[in-house]
Amino acid sequence: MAIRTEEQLIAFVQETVRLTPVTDIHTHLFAESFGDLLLWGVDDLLTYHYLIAEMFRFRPDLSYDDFWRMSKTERADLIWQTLFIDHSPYSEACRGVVTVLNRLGFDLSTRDLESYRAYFREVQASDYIDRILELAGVKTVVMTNDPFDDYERERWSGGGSTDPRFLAALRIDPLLNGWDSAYMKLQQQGYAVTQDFSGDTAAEVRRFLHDWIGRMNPLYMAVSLPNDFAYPEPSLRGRVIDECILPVAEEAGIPFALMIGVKRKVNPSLKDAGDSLGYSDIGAVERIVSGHPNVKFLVTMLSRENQHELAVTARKNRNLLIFGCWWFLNNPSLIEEITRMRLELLGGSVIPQHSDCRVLDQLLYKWDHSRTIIAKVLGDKYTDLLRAGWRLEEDEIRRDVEGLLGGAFWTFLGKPDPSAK
Ligand code: REL
Ligand code: ZN
Repeated sequence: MAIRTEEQLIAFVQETVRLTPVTDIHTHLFAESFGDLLLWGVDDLLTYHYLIAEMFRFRPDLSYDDFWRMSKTERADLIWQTLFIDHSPYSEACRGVVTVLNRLGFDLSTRDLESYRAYFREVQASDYIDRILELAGVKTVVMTNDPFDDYERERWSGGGSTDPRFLAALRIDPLLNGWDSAYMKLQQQGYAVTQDFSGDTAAEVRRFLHDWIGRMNPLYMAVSLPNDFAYPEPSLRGRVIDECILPVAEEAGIPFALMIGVKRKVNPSLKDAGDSLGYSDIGAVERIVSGHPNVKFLVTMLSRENQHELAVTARKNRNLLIFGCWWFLNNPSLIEEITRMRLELLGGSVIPQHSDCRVLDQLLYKWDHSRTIIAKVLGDKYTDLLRAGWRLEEDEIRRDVEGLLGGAFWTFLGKPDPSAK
């Protein structure tokens, strides 16, 4: 059916973005079979590392050690009191908790954390997973799977994920960012590697990657990289990329995902909350992507200042798909600015957002908040088209939105969306 008026257009875009199920291409969530690796519930929500960093800003009197000695419940109590009772929770991470509690139907007027906890004591993980995915409109979740983590490796020996809604991504940070300890872990797993990367090391790393690709069936291999990431580089990281990851990505036909711009542990006392960001050299992305046209690259960058040049780089290289407003960019003002710029430069050949959820419940707020902005930006773009005389059909808008919320990802992978009817 044709769209006739701007009012009809805006209402249709909002409704379509709200109802179109999402493929969430990067999260830290796990299927139920991974047991307690999956975080969920109000105490995990409140102890999300984004909120820990925010709480400490209001509590100069509290020592880091005292905080880390507390139980999870005590930490959650403290964060609730500091960020939700003593102050208004309008930062994006705090507002997220409010959105979640509201969407779960809790009475926010009581501000009674104990009564919210009572619900979570009763509910079963499998029912809760169903409820959250349904409420969030998320059909597929891509996990972050670490073969260097002993605990997670055991879960893979037990079969990994049997839930088709949770798909794997092979995360290989230690190979690229910590070879001096990674090589020992590889040795423990039976690979004949050496610390100085001599002999069969490169072949053995490739064998390791192929083995894990066979075990996990990952959609891509992923790494986070520091802001001073350089390519090419006469370093161990450079060799691992050139001699191991790129050839395996090409042979296995899966993308290499680079998440660039992290400064890890600028404040180690904050643990996961102690990472920061820095501006990166887009030249490194240009060179790796254009030098390997037969490898697919998924790239996101953490610094706001890299976003425009990253989008332009994608225009030049069809083997590059840019994704998400990552971490410190996942704030409404920045999501709007970045999404608008990307759609203007790349049309629908982009993944505007991923959730990066660490706690299942966060799917509710990350996608609610992002959907509102994506709909707003798209509404503006279609309005401009309508005013320019372009006739729009509802089916075309549906097609476009499906692309942005997951279709473009599956097309890029060259795989059918497993949840498509
Ligand atoms: O995947 C990553 O490296 C990052 O997204 C995480 O390390 C980070 O802590 C995450 O919670 C950000 O959203
Ligand atoms: Zn992440």
